[in-house]
Amino acid sequence: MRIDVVTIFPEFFDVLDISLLGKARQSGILDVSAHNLREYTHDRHRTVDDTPYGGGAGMVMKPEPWGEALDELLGDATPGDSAASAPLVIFPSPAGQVFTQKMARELAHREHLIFGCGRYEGIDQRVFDHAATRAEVRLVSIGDYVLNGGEVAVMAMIEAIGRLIPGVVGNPESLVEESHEDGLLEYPSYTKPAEWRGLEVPPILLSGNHKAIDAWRREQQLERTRRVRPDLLPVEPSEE
Ligand code: 6GU
Repeated sequence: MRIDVVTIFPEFFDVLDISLLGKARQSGILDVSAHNLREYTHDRHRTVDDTPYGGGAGMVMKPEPWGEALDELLGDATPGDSAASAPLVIFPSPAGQVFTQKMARELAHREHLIFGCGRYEGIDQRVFDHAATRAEVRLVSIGDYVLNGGEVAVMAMIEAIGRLIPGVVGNPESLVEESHEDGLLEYPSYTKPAEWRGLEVPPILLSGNHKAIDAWRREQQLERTRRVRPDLLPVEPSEE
């Protein structure tokens, strides 16, 4: 998978060289490049923002550098290219559709993702409108809170998507039994010693009875999800 990120802070993405995703990059499974938006400016100050038409607080990112950056990264793509190889342009934005495990699974099948990180009060609307004439464009949020820019959100999305690409996580089974994969939160895990600081591992896990262990883990998942994230559960029919 190829991932291009356009940002005024390309250094943010240096951390992708370490850990699991770093290995995937070295082996060629994942090809991530961060591009400096200022490289697409032509003035002495490498200006990427200006005051908003209509007034108001803050600055808006100018369309011209974005247009040049996307022209270069999109090449001759057209929105009719609906194959997995057609680039998908994602703008991180608190005004976007919420990123979920389901969306991560879908995006892991794409061959080329382009992330456009906005800063300041946002990007001139015409950048989205123009990009949409060349490629599929989505605004995506990572949750209901506000970040100063899209970089940290894109990092989270790259990690969630990258680990689903075959070969990135060593044991694919470890992807199955985790929070959100089956719609529930994960069950609690324990390792040796069997007793630590007076706290015991639930005896059922030492029983060797795998059917009973599976049932216990399922019950733990349900109990935890009901307590912490009841919104994830299907609505129970009310008793009347
Ligand atoms: Cl994707 N961007 C920004 N700037 N803030 C956010 C976000 C994204 N998702 C939640 N808050």
